[in-house]
Amino acid sequence: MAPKYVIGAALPLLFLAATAPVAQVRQGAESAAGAIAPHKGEGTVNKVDAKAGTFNMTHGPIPSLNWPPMTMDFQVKDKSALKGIEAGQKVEISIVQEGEGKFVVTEIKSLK
Ligand SMILES: [Cu+2]
Repeated sequence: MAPKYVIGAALPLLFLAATAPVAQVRQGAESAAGAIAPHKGEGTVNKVDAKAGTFNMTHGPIPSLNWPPMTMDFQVKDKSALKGIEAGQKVEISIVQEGEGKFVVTEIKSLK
């Protein structure tokens, strides 16, 4: 009788152990140094609002976030990241997740 209960209790624990790393990957890839590496995306800037610290861009797929190509608005973490960035520019952006469904851009690199 007893062994049956032991097996039954162990199964949910194994399930938790197997799913935990998946949840962690969704937060961002962890680098060897232990810091959370930002997600990288490339695309074309459509519009910049330096005052609001936002910009709109059409980006390609971002596999690490499971995002398809799309046109969307982004908020920058620090407005200085928008310095020298203008509509029509091809850029590579670094994105970090700051909460449930909240993504901010920490760096915008011009691609030429
Ligand atoms: Cu997007």
